[in-house]
Amino acid sequence: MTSENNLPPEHARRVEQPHVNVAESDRRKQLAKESEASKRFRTGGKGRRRRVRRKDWTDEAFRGEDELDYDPLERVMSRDEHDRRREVEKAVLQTDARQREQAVSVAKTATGQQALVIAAGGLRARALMDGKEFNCTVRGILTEIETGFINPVAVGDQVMVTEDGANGLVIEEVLPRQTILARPDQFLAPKQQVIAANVDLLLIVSAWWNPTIWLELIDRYLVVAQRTGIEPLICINKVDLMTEDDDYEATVQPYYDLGKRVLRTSATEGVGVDELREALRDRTTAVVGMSGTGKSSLLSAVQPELKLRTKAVSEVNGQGQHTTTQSTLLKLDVGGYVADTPGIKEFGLGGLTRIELQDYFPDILAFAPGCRFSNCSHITEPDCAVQAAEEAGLIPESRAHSYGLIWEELPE
Ligand SMILES: Nc1nc2c(ncn2[C@@H]2O[C@H](COP(=O)(O)OP(=O)(O)OP(=O)(O)O)[C@@H](O)[C@H]2O)c(=O)[nH]1
Ligand SMILES: [Mg+2]
Ligand SMILES: [Zn+2]
Repeated sequence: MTSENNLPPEHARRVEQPHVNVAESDRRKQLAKESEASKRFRTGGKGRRRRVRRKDWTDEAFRGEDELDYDPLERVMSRDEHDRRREVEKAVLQTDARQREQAVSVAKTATGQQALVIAAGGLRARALMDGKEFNCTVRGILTEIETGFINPVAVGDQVMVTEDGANGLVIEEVLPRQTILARPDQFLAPKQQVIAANVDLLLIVSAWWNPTIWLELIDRYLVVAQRTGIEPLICINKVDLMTEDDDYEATVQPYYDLGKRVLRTSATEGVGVDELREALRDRTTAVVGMSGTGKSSLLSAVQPELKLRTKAVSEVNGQGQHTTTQSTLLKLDVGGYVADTPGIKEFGLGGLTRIELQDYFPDILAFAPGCRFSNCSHITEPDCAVQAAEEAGLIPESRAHSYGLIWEELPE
């Protein structure tokens, strides 16, 4: 929280004040204008662009693949279709453990041995049993059980495996999942694809520069973390590229205020690597963040031989898959696992509605009781305590901005 004596964070001063009490159409125009204005380059200390926090500002070279990918059909769907999708999406993303269990568990008919899935693609998987890796197939019946997910088995799954003479090792059952990291399927939405199961740490990697830090993406992943019940850990990498006039502390202050952990790392210089290794110890971590931020480099710094293992394990993947989003679970020497999740760009916001969004922005929600309307969206309404707080510098502008951008994209 910014006190009167403190200047607002440096990054916050770079954007114009928000707009209060303007009609929605004006507000939209204003947002569009801001977005245009934000595309302008700003030259930094060493001739680089200024640090920016909008996806519009992100270096083009790193865009495309990792742009948050919202279903373009979403906007032209009928309300019924919207509702149907939302219901399905909600059902599979229930944070309530019991409902989740019902959604994913299958009848416990199998005996056999328990194993951990470390790679999965279609009906093939690689699993760890008693410290050894085995190739398995997935019992076909598992694909027929309606779970709302297209893949019956994902990395991180605890499964029961039996030995079947002709087929070798066969996964007969998926044990109830504690957490689910999923994304809408590109072709089969509203069905979702499980990216990883039973993850308990979400490592959100952002570069400080190159590509420039993108706070909106961090804020989106924080929403995902809260929705899935997975603890977030923010990692700002490439800090070796910081210039003297870059204000790191001010930029990450909103996350400290939210009680989030933030690591400051440089994979190339070895900064913060020991701390990161400790943070990963005995956890099952999914690493997320846009391409080029240094996720692989960080994992290699934590454990140099990981890269080789990644390659070896990934051979089991991608067979006859229509999607490239496959991940592998890598074992850490310090204990625990990391899920390398290449290509993840959109996940975790499925089924979220506009009015619910503020539940995932505690710094915004705190002011909501003061709003005139109980269903205030804090975007255009009059007498909005949130907008007033934002004007008064009591809500970090980057957070309010992210809220507005995500809100715009969510269904009503
Ligand atoms: N200066 C600097 N460069 C870094 C750092 N970490 C990674 N890089 C470089 O950034 C580039 C991308 O790093 P990767 O580790 O491949 O990034 P990634 O996040 O795994 O990217 P994807 O696999 O495409 O998602 C490489 O050229 C790295 O050498 C760092 O801390 N400082
Ligand atoms: Mg990588
Ligand atoms: Zn309000």
